Amino acid sequence: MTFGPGFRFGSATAAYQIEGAASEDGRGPSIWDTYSHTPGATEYGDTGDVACDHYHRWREDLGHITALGLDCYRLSISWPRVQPGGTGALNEAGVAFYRDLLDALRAAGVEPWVTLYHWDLPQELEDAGGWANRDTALAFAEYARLMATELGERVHTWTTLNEPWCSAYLGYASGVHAPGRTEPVAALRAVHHLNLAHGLAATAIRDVLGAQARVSVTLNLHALRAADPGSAADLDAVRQIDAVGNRAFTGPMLEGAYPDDLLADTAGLTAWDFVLPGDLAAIRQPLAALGVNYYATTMVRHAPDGDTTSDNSGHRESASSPWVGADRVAFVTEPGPYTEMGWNIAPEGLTALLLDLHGRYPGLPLVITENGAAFDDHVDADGRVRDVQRVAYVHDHLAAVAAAMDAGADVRGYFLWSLLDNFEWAWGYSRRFGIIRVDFDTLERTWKDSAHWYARLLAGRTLPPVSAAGPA
Ligand code: IFM
Repeated sequence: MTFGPGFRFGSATAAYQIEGAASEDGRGPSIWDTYSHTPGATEYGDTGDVACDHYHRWREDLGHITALGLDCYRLSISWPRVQPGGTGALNEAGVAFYRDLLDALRAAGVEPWVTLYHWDLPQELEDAGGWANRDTALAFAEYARLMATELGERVHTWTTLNEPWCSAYLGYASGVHAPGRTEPVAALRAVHHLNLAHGLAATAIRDVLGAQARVSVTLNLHALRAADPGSAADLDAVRQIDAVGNRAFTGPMLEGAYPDDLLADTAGLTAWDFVLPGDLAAIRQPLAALGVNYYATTMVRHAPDGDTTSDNSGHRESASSPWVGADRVAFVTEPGPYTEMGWNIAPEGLTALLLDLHGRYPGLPLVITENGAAFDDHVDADGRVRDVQRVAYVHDHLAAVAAAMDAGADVRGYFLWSLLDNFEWAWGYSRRFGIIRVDFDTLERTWKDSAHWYARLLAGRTLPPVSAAGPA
């Protein structure tokens, strides 16, 4: 299985998950600093204070990126590092950090793909209402304009938001992510203000850099399945979750409207009067590519007795419901195998998702901006991490991407999540997604077998067998 020279292979990270240096060189606090320091919020009370210390070790990490042979590297900018309160003057030391990193990536022949928002909202903006407040969208557009001005041509592709579903619903409805609020209406307001932030930021970037600037957004679209595909009630459960989880974003961003069924399902909560005239036109902007993050599928069923307790409540994300407006919908445990997150391994779901998107939005290039897996890695006596399960996961998902491309989907690239073991949000450091192991005591980096395998893939552009994992 061979990938053409135009297909881009990369790896992805996010600022709060790897940088550390949380209060250095003028960085302001973000909602994740506050949340992770709240007792009981994260596993073992872990925080991103130090994380992988990438802020100080980025040159070493760049060495790994180039040794792997990555075509591109996806990073995010910490908004509070470059603009500590989210408005007002820039913090020059913070901007210089990203300028240096981007220059070094380009000098090494690696395309930088930059995400402007990967969940670390400046705390000052949250204190003023956060994403439930329209002003946050306006502040984000200004931040985007400033970044385009400061970093400009250094960036290959600008991604406005990473997974706004998580920001809105995990942050404001179920409260398992920062800022930890459990206010359903605020979550829907956040959905709209994130959509608006995306559209305004895209326009701001193009105002500075010209219409040819490559702008994208990354969505974690839910690959939904009905427990009983022959049941109309189960199919309606799929429709509801698709509306609130997927089409709440693709509707305005790609079609210029919120879906009628979403508005109807949530009518008891809000009249959506926070959508102001002109907003929908502002949100729908041309995209160079749609970023797709994919890990697992999601199975739902109708819950006739109203008992919507999820069968898969074993993992944190479904501990309390982020599914605002959904009525009598329960989540069903998918068949295994599972990763360490408890997520089912289903590469065929990725093929189906890509083909569905291609069918609905022909002409829109797709890029896998995240795919990968957490497993309980062990360092063997000889120092090797034989993470064969991760290699198999990536192998099978790349085969699934190739299958979608063979069937006509226009997929341009793949970013493996993640370059390094890192701070996995509410799970702290207990879940390892990296192809490079980080010892969180010494901060030493060690290539896992998956890193050797990925380097082999990049060198040959042909999918190596899973058995070819490990050092040469
Ligand atoms: O670590 C996260 C990332 O920040 C966003 N997408 C999912 C990953 C794994 O949970």
